[in-house]
Amino acid sequence: MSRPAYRRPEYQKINKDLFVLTYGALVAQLCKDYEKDEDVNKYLDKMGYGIGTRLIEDFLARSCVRRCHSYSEVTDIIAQVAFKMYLGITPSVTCNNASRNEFSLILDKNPLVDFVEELPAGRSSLCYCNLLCGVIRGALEMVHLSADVSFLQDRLKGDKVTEIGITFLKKLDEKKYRRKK
Ligand code: MYR
Repeated sequence: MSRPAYRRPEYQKINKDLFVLTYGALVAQLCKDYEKDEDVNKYLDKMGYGIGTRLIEDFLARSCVRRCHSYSEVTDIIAQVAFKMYLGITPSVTCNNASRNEFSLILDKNPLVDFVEELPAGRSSLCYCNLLCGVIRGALEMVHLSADVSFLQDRLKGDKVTEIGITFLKKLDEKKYRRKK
């Protein structure tokens, strides 16, 4: 009897819709658990941070990206490699200041809100996808880059685009920089 072809990559894929619906259920549950939007936002960020601190190993191993030498390079890697790898989208990047430590990721599409038309009633300050900010913050911290990450605009709030702001807080410090190549 012939054995079925070995299709390991297929097994490794998680169904996108299931993931997106599970995320929606998580946010819905948090909205039940916490009265204030700020508390839900904080929880999502914290949870994302934990994910980011773990995800970075997988990301560095699978992407084989080299060490970056500027914040601009790091942001491009996040947009073009990490978002593509984990969410299947490539946000555009803008630099927002002359010191070149403030950037925005502009998301034309956001798979995490595929089934969401609007924010739940009475939840106008909810940052529905705040988990993503925590993931980015956590991942960056693991390569010794401290950053503030937050939603600056959100289509779910009626904005024209969805925009994640990344502000790098410290200068890249070669001595402390963990990665050798
Ligand atoms: C370096 O060590 O210089 C490279 C730094 C690369 C940082 C990559 C951060 C990945 C963030 C993952 C975000 C995933 C969001 C879906």
